[in-house]
Formats: sequence, structure tokens, C-alpha cells
Amino acid sequence: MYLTGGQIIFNKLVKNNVKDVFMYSGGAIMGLIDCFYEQKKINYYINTHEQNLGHAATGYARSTGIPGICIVTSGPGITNMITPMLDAQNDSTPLIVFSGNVQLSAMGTNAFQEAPAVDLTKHITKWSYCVKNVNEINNVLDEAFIISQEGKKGVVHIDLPKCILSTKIDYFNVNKTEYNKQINKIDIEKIEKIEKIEKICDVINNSEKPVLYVGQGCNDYSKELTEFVDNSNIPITTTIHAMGCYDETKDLSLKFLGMHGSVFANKSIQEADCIIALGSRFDDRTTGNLDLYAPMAKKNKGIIHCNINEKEIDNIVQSNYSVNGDCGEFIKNIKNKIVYKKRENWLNQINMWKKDYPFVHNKNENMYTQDVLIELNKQLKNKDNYIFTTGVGNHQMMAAQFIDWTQPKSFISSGSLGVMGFGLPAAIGVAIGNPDKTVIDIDGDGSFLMTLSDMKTAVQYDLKNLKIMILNNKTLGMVDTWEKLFYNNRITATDNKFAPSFYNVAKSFGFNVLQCNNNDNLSETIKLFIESPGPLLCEFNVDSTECFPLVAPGKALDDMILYSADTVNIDKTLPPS
Ligand SMILES: Cc1ncc(C[n+]2csc(CCOP(=O)(O)OP(=O)(O)O)c2C)c(N)n1
Repeated sequence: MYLTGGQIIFNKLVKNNVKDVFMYSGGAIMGLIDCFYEQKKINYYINTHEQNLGHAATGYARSTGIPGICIVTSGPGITNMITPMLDAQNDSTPLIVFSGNVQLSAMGTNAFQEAPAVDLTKHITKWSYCVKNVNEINNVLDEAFIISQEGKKGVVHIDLPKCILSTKIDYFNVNKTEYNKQINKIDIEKIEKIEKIEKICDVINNSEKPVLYVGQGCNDYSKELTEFVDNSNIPITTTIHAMGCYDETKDLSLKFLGMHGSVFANKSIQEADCIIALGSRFDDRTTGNLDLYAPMAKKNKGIIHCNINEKEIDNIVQSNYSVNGDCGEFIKNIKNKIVYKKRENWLNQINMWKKDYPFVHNKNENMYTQDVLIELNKQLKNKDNYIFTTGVGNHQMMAAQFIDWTQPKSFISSGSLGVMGFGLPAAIGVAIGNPDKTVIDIDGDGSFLMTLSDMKTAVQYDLKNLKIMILNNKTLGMVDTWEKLFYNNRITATDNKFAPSFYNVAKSFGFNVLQCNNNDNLSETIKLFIESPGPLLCEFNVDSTECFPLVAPGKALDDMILYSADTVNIDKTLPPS
């Protein structure tokens, strides 16, 4: 049977059980997009911008575990994808991106809508490959699905010259050529056999003050991790990507750590004699000043690191014991060898910190972002039914602080790259991938402005399970704080008072809309927000406030600025980072 390159790709997607793809059209990719016409095998969604499409596929992939499929055109199509591709790669999200390109004979001639696609993406993907022979497609696609999901998950980019998509071959009688697997293929990690287990267990069993520091590498092992924590009585803190992996309402949870994390988590890391890092990578937002990081654990030679990506081991923090492998496997290997210990002094100390330094804010008659989130947290009865996305800024960190995270993969946010504008398109992908859940995008006015055109997409696909909260403080709050604290109050580039009424904008897109301007009707508005169907947007006109605690640049992890007198006394000459 004769099939075009485009049809072969479509068939391979069907064979790989792809149910949903995110796309944006254009001349060079039409040979593939045309295959989606009047068929019922794969749903396709058209966002308003390639960046949005990439974030939507990311939200889809991170919430379902299924690779997100993106289809874009050449030139501006693929350049608009750079941000979501890097974001997905950095946050270990499996994406497969297909881009069109000019025909092979025109490549390198600066042709219309030509971009050096593979050159642009090869440093921000696990694998980036231009198909130059239609016979390769079969094997290239097999490889794309494997690479995006094996080891540390990430992004695969397949570039498709227009002529490859239109060339017909006798599919069943052709020799499906092996392509050159070496080309551009980077970053494929091997999973090593777990070793040194006995020694590691001794270190943990002998420690008086152990802490688990868990990242998203554990998100698929929430049950195993929970059993391990409860059976070993070891307190646990997480990165923001792993929040909910262990239920934060339980006593042994220290919530998330880092720059805006809990004081008690940060203090615990600094005081711990043994840090068991599982599926986390010592990102600088979670360590503070590295020279001052975890002095007791370093002294005690008690840093244990398990990560599936070999390159993360000893990359930032030198471990004393490392395992390059899967966290689930690691937990399975150690769980029966770790003894339950009471560690009364340690847990008492932690409980004192919890009592002395809970997450708080400047409570007064004004309505702040934190007030809204506290009320939301109070009224959301069954959090298992919800998944949250966010923009980037204070609202993101405050959401991490003031919502109790009880389920893994329920906080989907741009962590490593920190892309403003992630919230809405990611929520669209989550809503599509999880029709039985409600998705709430907690967003800032600045972040939301960057990608709000995708409200069209939410309306077009009638996403009744999608809701947006805009915490409109009329400023780019997180940076505004830095201007105030570290740049002598020079408010240079954060005023956002010319942002539109999001209530009106959403209405014109066809959203259901709500608005809340003060604490008096906050409770009632949140109730309505929870009860009303999507697509829904509620604009909360909040007062601007800082997000504390905050580890200032260059400071140790437990040297945090709090809501207190020291807010006004901090050193304004600190170097920014
Ligand atoms: C694309 C992008 N540009 C710039 C930044 C730098 N940045 C980080 S937070 C922030 C302000 C965010 O403002 P907003 O979304 O209104 O949230 P708020 O902090 O006010 O809650 C900025 C400009 C970024 N993270 N992403």
C-alpha cells in the first residue's frame, strides 16, 4: 500500500495509542495535519499560539504520564516552540514535537519560513532529528516514543521537510531503513544496578536527624514512599514538583523547601545529619548558598542521592552515597532494611519549628492573594478531584504555601524555567487529559497577560472542567518585591496597572465570569467559583504584598526573611542573582 510520509506518521501515532494532539497549522506541516481530516482515531486541539500548544501538551503529559504530542509548522512555528520545549525538557516532561520544514532541496538557502530547526533545538532536547529519507520514519517514530519516556523523561524533536511528508512509498514492501542513531542523539541515561544498599541503610539507621528530600522522580511512587515514610518515621520535605507525593496534612510532612519554602523544612535540612535525596536534583532554589548548605549532613557524611539521571549525581551537591537508578526501585530495595526509630528529640525540635514558623501573611482588612488561597483551601473539600496549574510569581509560591497538597502531580507549574504564561495553556492540556477532574489555574495578572489568547481554546473545546483565578495585584509582584528589597525601592519595570479588566476580557471570550474586590464577599465568591461550571474566570482584585519567607540571594537556606521587623532591616546591598 502506498502511503505518504504524513500518513505513515499518523498511522504510527495511532499505533502508539495517541489519543490527543496539540497543533498549529502552516504551509510546511500541512502534509501531516491534513491526515487528521475527518477521522475519529485521534482528537486534535488547536491552540492560539505555538507556545500555548507546547505548554498545553506539557500540562497533558505531566498530569497523565502520557507523552504530549505537538505539531507545528516551520520557521516561526518551531521558534515559537523553543520556550515550552526547554520548559518541558528542564522539568522532565515527555514531549514529542513534530515540525515542518522547507523541502530538502531548499534547506540552507534561507528559504521562506526556514529555520535551522534541529540546530536550534538540539541543546534543549533529549533528541533532535531531521528526517531526510521517508523510509526512516517508521524507526524514527519508534525511537521517539522510547527516548521521550526512558530514564529521565524529556523532549524529542522530529523535523520533517515538506517533501518527506508528501513522498509516497510502498509502506509494507519497503525496507524500513535504519537511520543513523548517532546523529544528535544525546542524553540517554542508563539505569545502573542498585548497589551499596547495605551501607546506605546503615547510614540511615544510625542517623539521629534524618530528612527525606524528595523530587518529582518519586511522583509515580507515592504509595511506596508514603509507606516508607510512615514505617521509618523519617520526616519528609519535597520540591514544588513533588508536593502531595506524601500527604502534606500528615505529621511527618515538612511541606516544600527552598527559597519560599517552609522555615521548618529549610531548618531541618540545615540541621539534618542525613539527607536522603530521592528523585530531586539540588536545584539552587532548594539549596540557598551551596557553601553553607546542609553543614551537619556534610560533616556526618550523610548525603545519599538517588536519581535516574546519572548527570545529576554529584552535579551540584557532592553525595556520600549515590544510586543512579529509579526511585521506586530504590525504595523497594531499602524499605525492609530501615528500622523504625522514635527520634523523639529530632521530631520534637521539628514540631517546635512548625509551631514557631508556620506559613503566615500580613493579615489585615485588605484582601491579599494569600487570603484568597486560604479560603480556597478551606472550601475545597475533596482535593483528589482537582489539579492546579499556576503562572510564575508570588501567586505561584503562595499557592504552594497555602494549599495543602495531598496528591502527587496535582501542582503543575513551570519549576525550572519559570515561564510566565504557563498557567492557562497548561490548564487546557490538563483539562483535556483529565476530563474527570477539575483544573484550577491560579494565575497572576502579569503571567496571565502573556498567554490569555488561549481562552479561545478553552471556549472552543467547551472545557467545563477548567477554571481560572486571576490574583490581580496590578503589579509583577515577585519582581516588585525584589525592586523594593534589593534595588532600593526603585520600581522600574513592574507596574501593571494598565492591564485590562480580566473580568471583561474573559466575558468577551465567552467565559463564565466572577469578580471579587474585598474580603467581605470572598467566602461567597469562592463558594460560587467552586460550584459554577467552566470555562470560568474569577478576577480577584487583591492588594499587593511580598511573599515570605524568602531566602535572599547568597544566604544560607535557613537564613530567611520573615513577615516581621527584619523585613525592613534587611541588607539592601545584597547582590541580585
Ligand atoms: C517569560 C518570563 N519573563 C519574565 C519572568 C521574570 N518574572 C518572574 S515572576 C515575575 C512577575 C510575575 O507577575 P505576576 O504574574 O503578576 O505574578 P505576581 O508575582 O504578581 O503574583 C517576573 C516578571 C519570568 N519568570 N518569565
